[in-house]
Amino acid sequence: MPAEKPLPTEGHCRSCGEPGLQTFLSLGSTPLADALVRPEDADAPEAHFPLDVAFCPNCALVQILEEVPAEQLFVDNYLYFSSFSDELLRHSREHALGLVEGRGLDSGSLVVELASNDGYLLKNFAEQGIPVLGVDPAPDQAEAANAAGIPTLAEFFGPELAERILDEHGPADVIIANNVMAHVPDLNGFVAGMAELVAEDGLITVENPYVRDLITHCEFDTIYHEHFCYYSCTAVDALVRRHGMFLNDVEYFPNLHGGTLRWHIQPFENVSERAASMLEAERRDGLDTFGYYASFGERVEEIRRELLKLLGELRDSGASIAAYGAAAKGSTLLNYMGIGTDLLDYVVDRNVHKQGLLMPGVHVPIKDPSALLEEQPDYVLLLAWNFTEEIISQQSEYLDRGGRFITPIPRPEIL
Ligand code: DWN
Repeated sequence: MPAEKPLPTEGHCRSCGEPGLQTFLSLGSTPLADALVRPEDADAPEAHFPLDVAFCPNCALVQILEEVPAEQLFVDNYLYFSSFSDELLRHSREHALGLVEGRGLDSGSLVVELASNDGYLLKNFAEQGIPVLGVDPAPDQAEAANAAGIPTLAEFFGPELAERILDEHGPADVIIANNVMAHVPDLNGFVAGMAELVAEDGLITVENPYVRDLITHCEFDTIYHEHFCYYSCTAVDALVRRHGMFLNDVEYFPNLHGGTLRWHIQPFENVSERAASMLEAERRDGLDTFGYYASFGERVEEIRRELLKLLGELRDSGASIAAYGAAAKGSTLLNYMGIGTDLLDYVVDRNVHKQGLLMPGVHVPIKDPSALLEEQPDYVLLLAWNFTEEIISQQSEYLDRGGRFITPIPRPEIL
């Protein structure tokens, strides 16, 4: 339901703690986006939670109001493995090699990664003899990392664990936190832990999708219960200054996860021109005001109408439709739009841990991507639209045979 004007909301801001959050979007009550369902459990009840998004007028942080226990989100059968995307692996390797050179890292350094998953990024440091330590509460991912020789603690990060790491390993020259600072219920505890662990001359790099791209490209499906927060530079700047740190630089990756920022945070102030101009641009464009977000809900509704119309017409014409990417964002999109096996025959995904399971809520079955050539559906809906290029480059044979891809955002379109 779109919000024409701020809807006063219960609850306090996850960052500054102030009341007065202003809701601007409700995606209804949805299942957990990564809680894929075993076929034998298809008739069992699935936990659903409200998915409402609000803006904090005090520190500009965009956030969801519901708080699902982190153990339920990231420990109980969490299936996301970072190594199933070549693009992400390339991006991560470039980041690591850049840090090794730029920071002069060597065997006397320490690199700590928070949400290190299966060791996909830290391995780039370890192969150069640079001491690393991973932290990730997801047991299977932590086990995979340890098995690959990347020492990893299967724990949630916060001040207590920071203290233990500091005692056992000393301060971190580099802390990397990619796609995790949006995922932590205790945001201030997480940042306080990083402030405690980072060396006095150290660097913290935090990567998360950029809320400006979420709004500009209508990436509403990137909203799900794992993502507690959606960041602007303004909100990150306020957050880290509260912990005695400074947003000293910002890098922008327009094609990663629909638009990602890499914030460079340090325990001393040395703000780059690039960071200052990003902050100024946000003030100029109003990202620190409710008005910037107020009409977002109406645009989401429009996409819903257009996509259901397009898929319905294709289905009514006798076309077969599948989907690509059993992604968390795909779960939000399918459940918010009510798209199930009435419109989609199946979803394909390279992640072997997801194959054979059902999408949360709508229970569309998940298969290996080879099904696209075996069954040659007329259309494939790109649920993992953030990897469109990588996916299309793999599926040239499907396209050569006349198959067509559909992207759902920023507007539903047959490619
Ligand atoms: O923050 C998060 C983002 C960064 O990644 C996590 N909370 C969870 C996850 O969200 P997601 O599941 O929407 O992310 P992806 O990486 O966009 O999901 C892509 C899906 O597509 C994965 O299941 C892997 C799969 N895939 C594939 O089957 N073939 C991906 C590529 C690139 C491919 O070629």
